[in-house]
Amino acid sequence: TGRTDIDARSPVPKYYQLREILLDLIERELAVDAPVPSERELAARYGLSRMTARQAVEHLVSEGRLYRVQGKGTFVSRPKIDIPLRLTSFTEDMRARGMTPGSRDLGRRLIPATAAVARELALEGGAPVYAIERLRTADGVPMALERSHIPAALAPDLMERTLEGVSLYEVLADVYGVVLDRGDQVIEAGIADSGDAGLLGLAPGSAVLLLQRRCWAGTTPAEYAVSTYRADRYQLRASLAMQ
Ligand code: 16G
Repeated sequence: TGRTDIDARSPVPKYYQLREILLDLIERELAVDAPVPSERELAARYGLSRMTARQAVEHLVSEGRLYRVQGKGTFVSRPKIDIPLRLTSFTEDMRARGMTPGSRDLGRRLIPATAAVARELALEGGAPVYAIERLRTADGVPMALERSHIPAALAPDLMERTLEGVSLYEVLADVYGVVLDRGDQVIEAGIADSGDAGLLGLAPGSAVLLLQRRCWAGTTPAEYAVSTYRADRYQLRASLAMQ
């Protein structure tokens, strides 16, 4: 059973105790999008000042557990999608969570590799690469923007194939025999510009996760991708072991 009252003698700050009570309520009783009691109600119910109640609610809002709607109140957020950091495709990640993956083709071009892309893919500068831009959806909801670069030599007629609603990794493996088996990934915090925010259904300036991934098929560099994931919908999980 969860905590139901504030312990005035506890060394744990009162706002933090209230935060835990609210978390418990969110997990056990409140549905997604359900309203939480107002700060005034919380203060009265738990014998706290409005300031303390606000501090607890602020914390949960900044952690993404609650969201505010101007003039309406504070509500329970949808839990984030928890992605283990492995060399999986978006399609596999979503299916593993019981969601239907989708993909909208935002543009595909055959271009000479820029210096930066050539470096990431260990190509000669100017070597032909496909630049593929896709909006990824889960159950129809925009989740991520993926901008992949693939050496053209690996997948000769990729430009003629549709990637609408298709797994790029499946196409690489099934059509071209390019099976990715190794990669590295850099994760950074970012802010969505107005273009990306519009595509992702976010307010401009919203927080995003920027993931840069390089993958190899054996010893051949096969993909360099920069993905922009909605930070309000995603969390990334790594398992750790002593080295
Ligand atoms: C992942 C990869 C992306 C890759 C895509 C293939 C990250 C950050 N990105 O989302 O680089 O292109 O999977 O997914 O993990 P697909 O096979 O479903 O098209």
